Amino acid sequence: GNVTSALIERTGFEPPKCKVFHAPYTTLETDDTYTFRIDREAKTKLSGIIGNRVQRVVETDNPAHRESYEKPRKIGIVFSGGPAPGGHNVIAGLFDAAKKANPDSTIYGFLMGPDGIIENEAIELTRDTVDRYRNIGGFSMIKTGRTKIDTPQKMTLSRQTCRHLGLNALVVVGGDDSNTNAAFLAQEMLADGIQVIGVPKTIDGDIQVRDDAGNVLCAMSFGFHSAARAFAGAISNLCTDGSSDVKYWHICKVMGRVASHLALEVALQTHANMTFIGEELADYVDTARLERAEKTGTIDYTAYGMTLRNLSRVICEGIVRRAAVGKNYGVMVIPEGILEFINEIQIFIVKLNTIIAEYNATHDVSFHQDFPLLADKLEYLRRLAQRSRDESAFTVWNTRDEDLFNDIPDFFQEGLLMERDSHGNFPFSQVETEKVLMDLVKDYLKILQEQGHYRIGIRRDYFIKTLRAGGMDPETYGHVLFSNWEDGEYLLMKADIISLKTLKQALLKEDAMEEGREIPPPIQKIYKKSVPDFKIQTHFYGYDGRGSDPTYFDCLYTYNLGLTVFSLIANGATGQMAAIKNLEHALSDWEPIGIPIAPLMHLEERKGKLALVIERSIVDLEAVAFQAVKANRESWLAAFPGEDNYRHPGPVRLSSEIDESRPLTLLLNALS
Ligand code: FBP
Repeated sequence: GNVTSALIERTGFEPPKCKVFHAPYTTLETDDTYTFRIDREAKTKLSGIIGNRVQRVVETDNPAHRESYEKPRKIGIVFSGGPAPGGHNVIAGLFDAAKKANPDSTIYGFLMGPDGIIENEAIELTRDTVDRYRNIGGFSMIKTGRTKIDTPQKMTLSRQTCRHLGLNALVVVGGDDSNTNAAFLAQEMLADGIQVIGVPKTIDGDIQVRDDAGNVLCAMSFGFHSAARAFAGAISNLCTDGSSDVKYWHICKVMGRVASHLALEVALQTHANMTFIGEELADYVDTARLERAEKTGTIDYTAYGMTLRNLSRVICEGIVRRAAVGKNYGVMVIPEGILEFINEIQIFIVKLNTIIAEYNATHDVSFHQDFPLLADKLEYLRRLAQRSRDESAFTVWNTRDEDLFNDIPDFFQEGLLMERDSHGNFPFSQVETEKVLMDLVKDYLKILQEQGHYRIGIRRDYFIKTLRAGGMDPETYGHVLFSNWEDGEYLLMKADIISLKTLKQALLKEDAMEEGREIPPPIQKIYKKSVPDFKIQTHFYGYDGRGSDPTYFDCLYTYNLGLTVFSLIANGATGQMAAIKNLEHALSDWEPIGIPIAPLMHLEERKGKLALVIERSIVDLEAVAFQAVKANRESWLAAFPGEDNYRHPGPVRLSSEIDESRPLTLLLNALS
């Protein structure tokens, strides 16, 4: 059968609850310590919920609350966007709390994401169904989808569905976009008395909420820890494999559409040799360029932000340095959204977003339907550039863009022109980011190899063995080789790894070599071994992590989020997002709260247009987690003879203590 012991252990696990949920019922207390800067647009568009404040879920024994708390309810729940481990526990928590308050309450699950609301596709969730998915990853119970309820028509249909089912409340489990949706739905359904509650979900970890004073309200979305641990587990195994057969560089692209939180957590979990953080690249300033510009009294904007070419050189430097100590292998982590932070590429993305959005707004047929082939799309762009030249008008796409774009390989052009999702997001997962980068790396490595900079250092024991096997006395030979070298005498005997660059220079100094005398066969052999063969294996860690089973932390977090959702509903809240404060501390310190969604909204460019959305949080370069990665970079690169510094996070277990099993970024950033 398909029942495994892991499944039995998981479905039978009862996540411990926050203290407040042991009380028979709860109430809400407004917490005015938190302040938000309200966006003017949000004030107009979300007038009914803009005045919401942070609510703390607290115990009460006031019987006055009991009646409303325990009334029978109909609650609909929907998953929106990419799956994230723990979603099933949000449902389980909500289900348990609702049934405990009143066994006659009904929970409906909308199928296939927001489409289920629009099209009225829902199932009543039974205890049996809920029980089968407790502590199990993915969103398979009711599936998910990426549709956005973004037109008056879709809004009307959604409202009709909720009214038709007689819902008291709708719960939207989703990311920044979906919580944005939740706020609009809350506003729309105020008149119907239907409450809408959001739940912060996304493996990307980019929903983090602070108030204006920087107080943390939601430190992390659920699913982040599980996905990061799944990726880290697999990548740590690659570290072991790589340092065993010592012949590959493993290039690991790690999900995270925009922010590099997942890559950062993977770096802390595995100590992979090189990890790139998109946010840091955007922050990069080419000081040499700036100084040059300053001297000539000019301004050089290109000095700001890392270019793709620069980045490939930084990667090459790491590869070359490891090779010099005999390590022509390693593990590299690249965040999926890295291109978003490369200035030159970001400009293309924004320009193309605008072009596509403008086209769609002014034509009956969409850009991608009208131009299905890359050649057609390129031709359209060419015409735009042509127009900018002929009419010397200011246009989004000009001849300079055209030239730069033509320099990009076809597959990458195609990637940049790919269809955006319903939220206007660029489909980073579909673009072979790592290929773009590694092609540049390979080209540059070839040059470095020709120049003699990319050579594999040879271990001393191998060197000595080879000389001996060829009948040469290593000590004498070593002495001869290095006798001209200032402190190089006997260096050969002392060093663990001999840089072939050094060796070659030494050999060339030997008159015998320069006169064209034949290089002794043992040395030839050593030379041959020093010529690097740069071999890579590329991996993508993304969808697998979204489907992984939740960690102990995420099991507890999500189950308690489900309980929080019910408390918010039972106490009449709407337009709030369920959250838990103090996640970095022990469960006994966790504080369930409701965060008002509308005050979090601001205007942002999406799909080439300005839209009211919740801000995505990106990696804070000042915070401790990033600083820790930065401080350890050199030691994790391990460009020295001897062992690498890999860390093995081990398998995800349900039984682990919470203190050991929390995201390292969460723990470290709490120290910031
Ligand atoms: P959400 O923001 O919806 O949680 O999804 C995040 C994510 O997993 C990203 O990391 C990734 O870029 C994207 O989904 C992939 O989307 P799709 O499922 O459409 O391929």
